[in-house]
Amino acid sequence: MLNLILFGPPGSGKGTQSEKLIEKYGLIHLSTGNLLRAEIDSRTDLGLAAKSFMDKGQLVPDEVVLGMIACALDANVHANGFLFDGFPRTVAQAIGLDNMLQQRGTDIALVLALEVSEEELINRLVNRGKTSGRSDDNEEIIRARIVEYENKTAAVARHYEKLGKVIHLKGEGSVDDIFQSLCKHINTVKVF
Ligand code: B4P
Repeated sequence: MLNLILFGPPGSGKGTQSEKLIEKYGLIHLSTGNLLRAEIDSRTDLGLAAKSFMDKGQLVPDEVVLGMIACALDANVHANGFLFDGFPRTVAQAIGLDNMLQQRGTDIALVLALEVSEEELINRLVNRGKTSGRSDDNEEIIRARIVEYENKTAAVARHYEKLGKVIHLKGEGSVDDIFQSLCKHINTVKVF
């Protein structure tokens, strides 16, 4: 199994690169942002609860997100591997994920961390907000999301750095150049 985490602040291009990576490597895409938005669209209790956090730019509680991931892992027992996009976002989520994978006899191969300046992040998400219809893509909420990232999510990279699993990559430039750079590192761990 090839399990990868695509890591980075909001707007760093995780969703964009994930689409290309799952196609190339045949992985199951697990985006907690997408899973939560699907719950909101279906008006489930979970979605309604999550929306109140997301609309403020805050993280959804760990137990909610970990529950969704556990279900997704169980629904895909024969997968070649998983690409975790936007998850884990707290150290508690990271420890939860490590335990879930260990119970299933596998682990994280690599954490690919995209680095983008704050100015560029805000520009990208404000631009996306013009067409995305996403209530969290406006400047005030984007800034709150970046603060939440710095306070709670940046520590996830340090958790995996201690395990020697993190690669830091420039997330600015063309989408294709960033993709090639990601592939170069993934190919060093992928068993062909
Ligand atoms: P997410 O849905 O995960 O999304 P994101 O952080 O906004 O963006 P991403 O990095 O994927 O950027 P994208 O490729 O789209 O999170 C939304 C919310 O859900 C969170 O704030 C939180 O409330 C909640 N949530 C999700 N997961 C959670 C968890 N695990 N725990 C708790 N809460 C959770 O790119 C952004 C824009 O940049 C796009 O317009 C794209 O076209 C553009 N772009 C991409 N690459 C580019 C490039 N190279 N150059 C120029 N533009 C580029």
